Amino acid sequence: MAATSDGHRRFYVTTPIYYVNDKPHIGHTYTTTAADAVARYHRMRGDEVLFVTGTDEHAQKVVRAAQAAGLDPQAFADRVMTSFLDAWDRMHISYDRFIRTTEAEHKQVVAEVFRRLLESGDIYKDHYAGWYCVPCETYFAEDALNEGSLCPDCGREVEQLTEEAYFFKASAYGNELMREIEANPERIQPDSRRNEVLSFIRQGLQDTCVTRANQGWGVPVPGDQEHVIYVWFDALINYLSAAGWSLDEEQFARTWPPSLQLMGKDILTRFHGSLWLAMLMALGIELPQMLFAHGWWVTAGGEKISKSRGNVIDPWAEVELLVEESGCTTDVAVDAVRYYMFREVTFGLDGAFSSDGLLARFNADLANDLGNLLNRTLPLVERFLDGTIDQPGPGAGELPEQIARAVARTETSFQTLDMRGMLEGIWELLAAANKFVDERAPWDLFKQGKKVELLAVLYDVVDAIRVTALMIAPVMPVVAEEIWRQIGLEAMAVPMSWDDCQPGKLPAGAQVRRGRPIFPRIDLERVRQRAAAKLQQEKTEEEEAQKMISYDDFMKVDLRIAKVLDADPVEGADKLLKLVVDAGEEEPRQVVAGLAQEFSPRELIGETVVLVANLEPATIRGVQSQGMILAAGGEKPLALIVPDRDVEPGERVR
Ligand code: ME8
Repeated sequence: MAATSDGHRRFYVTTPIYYVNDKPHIGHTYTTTAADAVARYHRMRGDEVLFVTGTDEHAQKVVRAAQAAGLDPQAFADRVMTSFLDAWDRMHISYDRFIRTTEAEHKQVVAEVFRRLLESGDIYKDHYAGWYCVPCETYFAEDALNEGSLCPDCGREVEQLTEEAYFFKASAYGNELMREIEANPERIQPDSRRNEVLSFIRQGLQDTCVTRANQGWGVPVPGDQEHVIYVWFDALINYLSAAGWSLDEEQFARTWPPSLQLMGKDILTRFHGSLWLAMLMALGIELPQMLFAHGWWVTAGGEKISKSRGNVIDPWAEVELLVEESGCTTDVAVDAVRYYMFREVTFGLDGAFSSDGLLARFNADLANDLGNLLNRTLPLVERFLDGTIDQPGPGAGELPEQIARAVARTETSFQTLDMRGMLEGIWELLAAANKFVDERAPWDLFKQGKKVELLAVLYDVVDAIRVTALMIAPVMPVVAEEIWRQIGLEAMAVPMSWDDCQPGKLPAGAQVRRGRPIFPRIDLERVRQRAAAKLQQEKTEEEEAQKMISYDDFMKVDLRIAKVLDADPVEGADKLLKLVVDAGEEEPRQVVAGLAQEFSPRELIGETVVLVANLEPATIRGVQSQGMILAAGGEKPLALIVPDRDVEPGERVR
């Protein structure tokens, strides 16, 4: 953390900036929520925080998606970025700066970086011939490709490109970078990821192509409008722009270097851990204090969750599920999803996201451990002490020690980003507090007239609840505030400050106010029954669909060979293509097919396919469709059905 001459501690935390190609999924939400929790923690400690997130808008895939949506790229980016703003707002993300790479100031900074590196000889002009994966926006060496010229990251076909281009001399910085990382292990965390970065650099950093032919989208190379700056080079510079580099030197000096840069493991080795750090070295700028790469959310089958694989988990759907099943408020459900992400999996490792797991944790950890402590303690204070702990008790047992332990663990966990360990520590305190209530039985103390002891016991429990609220606030800000309200500290205008994370600081006179339960229990049995019923219904529908038909019925289907003459996206529908096909008739016909996400129009033109020729015509998204193209695959088309040798259009298929 940058300590400055005025004695303030500053904390600059970043997330990657996300591609504006869709709304955020669970992976984006994970990185952003982690950054949010860290930012909130530092704000509570009184540090001056700059938390930056944003959108990466100059990707070629933005141009393609915009075309498919019938918009120009900027209008498309404007539209999609609002879905990020909206999602972050709903997920309680407290960013200080939302940066877009299409902002004029950022573009100015990118051009300035380029200009300086050109001047210093760190960028030079040459030719590039290579394999490029459009969805990943990345070039790959031939030997890195999967069999069949497929992208090693996403498995799609890559394209060969040869062009005049500018290169960044990353090769000049490999050795220095390696020494720097080895000397400062905290610069790249966790350790296993740092080792991956080091072995990548050890193989020799290659000079990186940092421009593309200018097709009207991107930051133009200063003085050479033929080229635009490569989207990754452009995007990484956002961290400098947000800190004011070359724009506001005073702000930059106060802010730089980043205390923590968070990201998923897929964008550490090639981009942040090598390219980004080498760029900074070339510019003579201090390196970030810590890059931390977290793991992936994977499906139960171990596959990474991502838009290009079509298996995304929408965090908002999970929030809605919780609201529906438990009846908690939407804000509480958001906090519960935040909690689940950090409690379920060690930050840094991969983990499987499951809605069942989320519901189970909601009941066990939130409704039972935390909710229960609150719901049983506050009525005791109301009944036995008229709702007020009017003077601090002396500390009646082991709880103060437990509190101090949980606080210490939380503080170290925020330094090492052991989010799971932190929550485990807090939950140990909750377990101890629940046990303490059982063992010290305030109801018996009341009956026995042991007033001093009763006050001391309840003081310690409410004090444990108070510190718990403070410690969970970075992860569950709304829940923390609600607990604060229920234990009467909001009404006393006591600020939620980390300095008060010590036992014995519950102020005298707090008036507890029991509210409705924050975490109403979920009837998991009912959830299971409904899931089973749904499964059964799907099975019945499938069986229904698979019922035998007669030979005559089948012969009613007129299947014909057809040749695709033309293909275009259907405006406003990202799954549909409008095909013009020759089915051996007088006139070609037009067919709407749901193939857009798996096939580009170019791939389809000239293809020989099978057409259901006697399907009733229909209008789909305002476009006339006369027939259907056959493809293998259930929910999404996996392969077209094509004849294995030349057949004339119009030939019958049976
Ligand atoms: O990479 N589990 O943007 P992006 C966990 N624009 N994290 C995941 C994930 C998953 N299944 N899927 C994605 C970009 N992520 C660039 C960044 S920064 C200068 C430019 C995380 O929209 C991923 O690891 O593809 C990364 O942190 C972020 O989402 C990538 O989002």
